[in-house]
Amino acid sequence: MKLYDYFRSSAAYRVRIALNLKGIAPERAFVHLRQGAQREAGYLDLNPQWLVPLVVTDDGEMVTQSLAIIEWLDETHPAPPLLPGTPLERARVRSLALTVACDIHPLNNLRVLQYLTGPLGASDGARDAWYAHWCEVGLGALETRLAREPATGRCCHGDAPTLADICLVPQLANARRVPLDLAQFPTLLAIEAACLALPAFAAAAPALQPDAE
Ligand SMILES: N[C@@H](CCC(=O)N[C@@H](CS)C(=O)NCC(=O)O)C(=O)O
Repeated sequence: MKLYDYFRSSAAYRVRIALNLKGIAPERAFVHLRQGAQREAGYLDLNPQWLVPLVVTDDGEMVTQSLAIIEWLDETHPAPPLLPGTPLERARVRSLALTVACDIHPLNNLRVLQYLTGPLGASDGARDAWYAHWCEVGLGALETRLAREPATGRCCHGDAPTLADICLVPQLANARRVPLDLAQFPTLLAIEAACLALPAFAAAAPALQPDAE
């Protein structure tokens, strides 16, 4: 298996956590997003969406989209499970994960930020305000839910990590790049601390990756 990765990509960070939880160490290729390597012919041929992560399976099949990769991993390597046992529980975990993956992260993606400061002429301050605003709105909703829903445990769903934690922890790392007071999210910070105490999460951190700068 081969993972196309970039240390600062939070979507790739999700996949790194899932791989670590499953005890899988794939071959790695690093796509330097800040230098635009995702738009170069070699990578574009693999993923016309010019995004990481991308996984090439042992059979040479390509899988894009971090949540699709993680669910594929979970189906092919069931232990430990990344989704809970009942349909309703799985819906809760996916709903938490998708709040990050669909409603927060895409608004903060590199190419969106570059479009704001490039063609739309926004200042760096306006770009950071955009980033912080959408993090605050999305993380605020997650804080409200996780603080009041009884299914929350040390992790987003009970005491074992699931897809929801795999999305939350990288998003909090992203949120620290802009001026945003994360103390307003005590439940999220407690879950993050519990997850980062696990080796699978700790080892996936951006600063520990071979391409970290
Ligand atoms: N929905 C995609 C999002 C992937 C994504 O946005 N990747 C970012 C890094 S976190 C990327 O490759 N950005 C390149 C760019 O914006 O040019 C997924 O979950 O895999």
